[in-house]
Amino acid sequence: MRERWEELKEKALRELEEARDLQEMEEWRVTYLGRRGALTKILRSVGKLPPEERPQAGERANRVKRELTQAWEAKVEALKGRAIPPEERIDVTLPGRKPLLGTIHPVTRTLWEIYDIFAPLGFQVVEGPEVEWDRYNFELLNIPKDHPARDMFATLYVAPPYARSQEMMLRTHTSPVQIRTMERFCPEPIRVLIPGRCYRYESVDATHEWMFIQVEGLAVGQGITMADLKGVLTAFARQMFGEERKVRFRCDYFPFVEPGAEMAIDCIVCQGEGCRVCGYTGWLEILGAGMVHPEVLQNGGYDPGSYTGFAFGMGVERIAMLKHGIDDIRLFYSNDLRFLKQFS
Ligand code: FA5
Repeated sequence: MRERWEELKEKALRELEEARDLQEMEEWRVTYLGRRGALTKILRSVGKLPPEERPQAGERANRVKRELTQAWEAKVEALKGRAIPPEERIDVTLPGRKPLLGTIHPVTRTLWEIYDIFAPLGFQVVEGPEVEWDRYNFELLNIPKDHPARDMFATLYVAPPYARSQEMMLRTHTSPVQIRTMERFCPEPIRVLIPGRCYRYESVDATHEWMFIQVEGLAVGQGITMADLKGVLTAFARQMFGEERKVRFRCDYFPFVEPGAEMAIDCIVCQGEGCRVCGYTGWLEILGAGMVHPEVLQNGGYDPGSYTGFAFGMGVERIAMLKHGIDDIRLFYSNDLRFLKQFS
């Protein structure tokens, strides 16, 4: 008799464990604890036992019934707590929602391409601050306060209440980092690329933004000549825009280089024939460059008697526009996904 109780209890608990919802719990209750359930039947049979066995058997039967009832109640509570209202139920058969993946911005992509071209030539990337002192943005680059070259850079000044003078500004180009890099590396030779945001107080149009990205190049060492500048920049232009590209260097003026030059490539749209994109000249200007001015070398700590160097600066948006045939710079910063998705 005793074994029967234990067996029944074990079996009942095992099945209770397997019940997954309230419906199955009810079926279990009817099977074991119901009026015609297994337990009730055995309880009834206690009466048929010899009188001396009845008290003990009755007590055991009641204990098992209590235990099973408690186990059932506990599980019903647990299942109720987990019950999810129909409107919150998840339909696992529905197709999943695709996460919206971002892509690399075309300007960043172009910048990375530029790094990839210059890295094998030994150029490492360094950065500098976007909020800059007049000293670095202008003075140490050979542009003193009253110099007309300041007109080339429509400047956004940062004037905190305590600074009456216009000493601090949003940098107008990445060239100030030339000085910062020379101060840091002197007297070691330098080969660096300097990317970063620049700001100018300009009216925005298809080719001008008030915020844009430049990448500057600077090489300083002994025996560096204009031939190195031309060789490096020609290699860059051909890797970026195609091996068949022609390049043109013409004199240009920047106070921090001497001699100064602008570099152009033959128009990638009309192959130099003349079209709307190149203004019917056959050429597209892509950057400003030159040999680092002796004053500037000195300002950076290098002796211009034994060191020379070259520098260049280009607008990354303009390079990306030429490369991908984009006719309006504003597209880069208007957050239009239809435009940006084309570069994924
Ligand atoms: C400079 O800023 C010089 N610092 C470049 C330089 C460096 C010359 C080292 C010599 C040696 P410039 O003002 O021309 O030069 O600007 C360089 C490039 O930045 C331009 O060719 C153009 O591609 C880009 N740029 C200038 N202004 C804007 C603008 N408002 N919007 C978008 N791109 C611009």
